[in-house]
Amino acid sequence: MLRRCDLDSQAMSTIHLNAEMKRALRLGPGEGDKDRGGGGSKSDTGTITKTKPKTKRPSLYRVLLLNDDYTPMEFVVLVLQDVFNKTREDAMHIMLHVHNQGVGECGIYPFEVAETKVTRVMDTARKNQHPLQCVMEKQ
Ligand code: TYC
Repeated sequence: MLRRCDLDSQAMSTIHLNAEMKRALRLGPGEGDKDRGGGGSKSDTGTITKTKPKTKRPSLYRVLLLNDDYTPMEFVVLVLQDVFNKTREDAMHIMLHVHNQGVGECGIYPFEVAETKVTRVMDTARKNQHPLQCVMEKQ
């Protein structure tokens, strides 16, 4: 069903309206007529531009932490708080999940956000000489 609120926007396509369609849209006789000075025509048909949002949702990526035997638990918790904006409580929960299960999710993000977070984790782990590994996978 075509509603008035469907008619705003940017990407344009053209549809032709007859009197019945205009009534359904609550348009006046001239409204929706392109280049006709608003006067309407005998057959009361016209043209209206309808806009369809041409947006695509970005693909999402899961960012995962991997367990190892050497990275201190406190370091992992601080990384989760700092890079993934987790509360201390959530960070502890995720760290313990990774410690026990071998892998755990830190968050789900568009590609470039996920990539930046992986890089931040890997850089801070390397600088502190911990073997902590962080990866991303398409959801
Ligand atoms: N297994 C580590 C230890 O016992 C802790 C740890 C947790 C390391 C999560 C990495 O992603 C990780 N010190």
